[in-house]
Amino acid sequence: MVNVKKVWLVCSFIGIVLSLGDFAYASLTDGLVAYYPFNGNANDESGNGNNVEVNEATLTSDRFGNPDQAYEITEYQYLSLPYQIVNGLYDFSITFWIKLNKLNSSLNNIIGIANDYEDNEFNFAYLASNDRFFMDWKGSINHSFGINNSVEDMNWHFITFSRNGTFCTTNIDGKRIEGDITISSENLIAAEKGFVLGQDQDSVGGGFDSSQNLSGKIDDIRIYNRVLSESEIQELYNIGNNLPPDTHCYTQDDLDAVKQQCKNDPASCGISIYSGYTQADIDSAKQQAIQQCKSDPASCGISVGIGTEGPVATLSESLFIDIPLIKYSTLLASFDLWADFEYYGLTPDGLHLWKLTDFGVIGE
Ligand SMILES: [Ca+2]
Ligand SMILES: [Ca+2]
Ligand SMILES: [Ca+2]
Repeated sequence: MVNVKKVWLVCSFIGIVLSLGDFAYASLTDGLVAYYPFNGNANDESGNGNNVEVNEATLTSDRFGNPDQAYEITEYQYLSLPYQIVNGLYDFSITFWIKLNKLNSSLNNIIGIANDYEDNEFNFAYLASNDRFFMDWKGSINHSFGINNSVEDMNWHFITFSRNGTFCTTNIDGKRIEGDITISSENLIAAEKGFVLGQDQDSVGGGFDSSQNLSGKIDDIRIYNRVLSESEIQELYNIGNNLPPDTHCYTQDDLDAVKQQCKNDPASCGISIYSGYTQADIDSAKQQAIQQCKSDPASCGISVGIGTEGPVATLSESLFIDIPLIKYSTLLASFDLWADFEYYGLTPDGLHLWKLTDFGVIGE
């Protein structure tokens, strides 16, 4: 049987997620070995005293337009970080915001770590010719992450690189890039002066090539001596966008939990049941409703906004998912939907964009 429901899903959902959020927020300082917000200087604000040595790079405006709140790197400029931060690390995560100014013919190297016997101990770069992020590990250069050219729009993007044992992953704007890389089970080795941002080293602390440098802006760098979870990455992305602390409630895991809860116990989602139609009527209408909504999301009240692939639902900032009911004139019946969303960030006018990736009827 069917029901009348609209926003109950959201009401249950908020309670669940706020508690998750508090937990996740507290852990973001765990394992944080260096943090560079670049508030007019290159100091480490993690409390570990790992200040950056600036080599010709200049303070510049950040992604909000605030002056002297990020660093710009061009030609042979670079940032030199204390090598002890990464020397001997096994698992680690590095997050930062970046804005490319130009696509170099060779590559845009972002992170470079070298030691006395290997100048490409670890590199992390963007390779415009292949539309890929790219990494070197222990001198092996045949690693590249799945195709992703989002950084070529020359806007700010939030990038995360994580080494988790023998697996390496990259996220952009909180979303995982396809194509994990498998590496050897060895610790990272950095020599003194061998940890730089903005250049590829061909000798420790030098051997730079102006077709392999960063050519862009970098900000809010965080280095962890552990692997960040997907939800922590999403949370750092939200914080970096000045989103409300609880905005991260719309992670996929959270939505899955609510969806499951509604399926297990529809009453907990406020679903009420009434009679009046045969089961055959209901089944038929459900199928029509699903088909109609999938082929034409606007017909079931989902507003479509800017999107790179598929429909995008525009939701308010008040943590409110409003999927209007599907209505059938022949039956005058309505159905409850669950929905999966993927977060796409802010529009220029401040709307949060979510892509509707899947949906179904609650209880099925
Ligand atoms: Ca900053
Ligand atoms: Ca080189
Ligand atoms: Ca090199």
